Amino acid sequence: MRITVPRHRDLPRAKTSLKGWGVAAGVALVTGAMMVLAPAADAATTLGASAAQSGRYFGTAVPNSKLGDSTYSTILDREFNMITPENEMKWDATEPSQNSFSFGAADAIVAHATAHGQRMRGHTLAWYQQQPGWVQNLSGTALRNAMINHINQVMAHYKGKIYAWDVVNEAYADGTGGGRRDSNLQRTGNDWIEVAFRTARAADPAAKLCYNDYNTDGVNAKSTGVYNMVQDFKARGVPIDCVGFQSHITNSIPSDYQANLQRFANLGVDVQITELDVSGSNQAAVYGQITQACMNVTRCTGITTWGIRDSDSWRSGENPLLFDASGNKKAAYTSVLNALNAAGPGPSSSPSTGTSTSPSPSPSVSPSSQPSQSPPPSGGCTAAVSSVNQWNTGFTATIRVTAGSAGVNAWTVTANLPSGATITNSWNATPSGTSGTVRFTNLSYNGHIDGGAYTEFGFQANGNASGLTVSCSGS
Ligand code: G2I
Repeated sequence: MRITVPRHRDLPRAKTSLKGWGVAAGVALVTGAMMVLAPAADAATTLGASAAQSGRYFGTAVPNSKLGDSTYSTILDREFNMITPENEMKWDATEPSQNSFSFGAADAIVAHATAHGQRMRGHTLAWYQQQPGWVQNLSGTALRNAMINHINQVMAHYKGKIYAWDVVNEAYADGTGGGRRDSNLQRTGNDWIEVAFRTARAADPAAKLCYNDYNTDGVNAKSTGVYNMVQDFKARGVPIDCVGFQSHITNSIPSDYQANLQRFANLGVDVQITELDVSGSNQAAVYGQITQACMNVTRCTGITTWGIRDSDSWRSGENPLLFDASGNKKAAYTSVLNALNAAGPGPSSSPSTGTSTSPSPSPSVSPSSQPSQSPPPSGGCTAAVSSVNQWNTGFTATIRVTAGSAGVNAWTVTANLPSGATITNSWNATPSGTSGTVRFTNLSYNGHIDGGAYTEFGFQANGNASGLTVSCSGS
């Protein structure tokens, strides 16, 4: 009879229980004549197993093209228990022409992960880069609807197979302002991120939904912009479960790296290091500091390096990864492994299975958090202009539709546009015309509003918003 030895990735599951630790300690005692360092008996010898001891994962970015390289896949399957497709789940790869999907390369990575007991981070659904040409040529409502369809279709295809999705990637600007990055997606209206997250929650309620960005690795204007968004989402019930800190590091990390992770965790989201690579002569120490920072934050649930060997890195010539071009472990590897092994208890609620602790699906609307609004009437709906951004030649307006206590299944907002104002695009509603009296009707996904809850839509127009009025009828 053949005895099957459990593969390394099966071990952490046992080790995360106290019983597992007791057994390991017992073995150490029995065989312990030579074992001077008792903890070393428990120390795992791979990144994935070591991270799993504290209920975390250790992952890497994988391009489909490398899976056939046996040196590469040997390291991948020995060390890593989470995989992020490096490019294969991006919009240009999965929907090269509108509503025509191409999942082959990403499916191959998912199949590899499934066969080797690895989980998947999905990367990424809505990003200003790596958009197919047809998306780059869209704007306004057409782009908004394309984004929603993209999220729905891709998440449906991978439903139940993705631990966490980077729903939105890199939406904040660099520099001191702490504001959004300009992009075609941003120009569809400031609510594009929350629409993406609400759509994602409905599409795969079990997946954790993350916002992911770079240069957010310390407390700075950009990370504070993201922080404010997450805080706002939490306050208004917009579904978000995690924030990814890419951590493409040059030479050193900010002294408040850990404090920054912690402040996000304190908002009630998981934090993850999602694209780690480190250049510079102090590489091993910096890798150790970053790993330690994650271990010190209970809700830091895992670390992903952006590639395996230096020769696999997008940062060509900088040798920023844990394995050299031949696949040998570098000093940085040992730093990471030691920090993982020294970790105390972590987020052990879902250590090494696909179980998600995500809340149940949120509806596409959330209760109003604006006490300044008068209570909605029973039945029907009310409409109000919730924000206007005016510039010299045009404006965008966001309209809030609040259901009466009976809720509505469909709504129409009648907007009286000031003379000279002409709508150029809109989102989350269909307009009947472009000027004068324009009726906006709900789309399929936002017609239903629970009693007292609201949804928002918006439009962009030439001209001046002064004098704009809105009213609502619902059924
Ligand atoms: O730029 C580094 C990362 C920053 N955060 C988001 C990540 O998604 C991003 O990953 C990189 C990939 O590592 C690169 O492999 O994203 C790049 C694109 O923005 C990827 O590069 C692209 C090349 O630009 C394309 O020419 C090439 O066709 O990879 C493509 C596939 O090999």
